[in-house]
Amino acid sequence: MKNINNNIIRPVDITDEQVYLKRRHFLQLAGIAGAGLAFSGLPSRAEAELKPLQTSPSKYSTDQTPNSYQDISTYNNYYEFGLDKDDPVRYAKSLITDPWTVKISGECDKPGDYNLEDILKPHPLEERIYRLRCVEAWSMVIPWVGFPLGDLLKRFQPNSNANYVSFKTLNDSTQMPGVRRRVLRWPYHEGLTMAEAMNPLAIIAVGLYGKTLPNQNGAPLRLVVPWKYGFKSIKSIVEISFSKKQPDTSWGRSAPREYGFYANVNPEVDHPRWSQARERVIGTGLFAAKQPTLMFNGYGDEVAHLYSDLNLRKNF
Ligand SMILES: Nc1nc2c(c(=O)[nH]1)N[C@H]1C(S)=C(S)[C@@H](COP(=O)(O)O)O[C@H]1N2
Ligand SMILES: [Mo]
Repeated sequence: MKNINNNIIRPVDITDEQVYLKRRHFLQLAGIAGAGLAFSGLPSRAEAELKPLQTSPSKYSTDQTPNSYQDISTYNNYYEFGLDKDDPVRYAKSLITDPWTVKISGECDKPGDYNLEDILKPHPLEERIYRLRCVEAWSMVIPWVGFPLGDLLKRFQPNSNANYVSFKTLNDSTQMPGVRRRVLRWPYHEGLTMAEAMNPLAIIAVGLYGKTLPNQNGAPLRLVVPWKYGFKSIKSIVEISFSKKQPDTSWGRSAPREYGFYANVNPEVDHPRWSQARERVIGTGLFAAKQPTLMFNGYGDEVAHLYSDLNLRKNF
């Protein structure tokens, strides 16, 4: 039977992200910064607790259309809550993100325990639409809310021995059922060179789609390094430490031949067990063609200079 109501858009058809994109467009036209009320429909109780954030658009955003809120918040890697993509959305509700403390340690003049409010207070929030390329050869586009990592690190006054910065995730088996299984070295830890950390593309994200982060995406604060494979973008950070020597990483310790320290997105250097030349774009359907992966995930203009002296095949 022919549907005579073809042209009528029913409210039930309007997804969160369509409303969001329209509103965002409207706000940009009107010159208003901040896309607070991004959601319609009936969010789950956990989502209802997320708070709207004031943001301004970033010049570093890609012009690609973001994945849906549904994709971004239900297809996750967060091994502290299980190995399957839908484990984080099911189990991360047990993560307690308030109060939250971040310990600053190592080669810097202002170490100490800082509560979340003190960490975030001085930093104006931007919306940055970034491509995320997972090492498992899939990708998404995500409208993060955050601020430059370098602006945060400078406040702790790293000293002349600080060549690297490393990060740790919370490690609490009462909140994170996944850490009882020793699939990785807990706490999840990651690191960057100081030059990488100070690059303006590296951000601390505290939200997505205009609201605070859902737990499964790394609440209350996580790293986002868009030119590297997703595993570098560590979630739910409780410690930041400056060091002279290159730090260990959880993935590097568990499989050193597969997960290097640099982990720059590179279509020419394959993972030992699969190609990195193409990626499946989440949200385009199971039978959609894979898309070619771009060097540095498309961010070469901003970051290629960091690696001019480095053999990227050796330093994968
Ligand atoms: N603490 C922690 N951080 C983590 C992970 C993890 O398992 N634990 N997974 C990483 C991987 S492999 C990816 S691809 C991204 C996924 O981020 P998203 O779920 O917000 O898309 O988070 C990264 N950060
Ligand atoms: Mo990943």
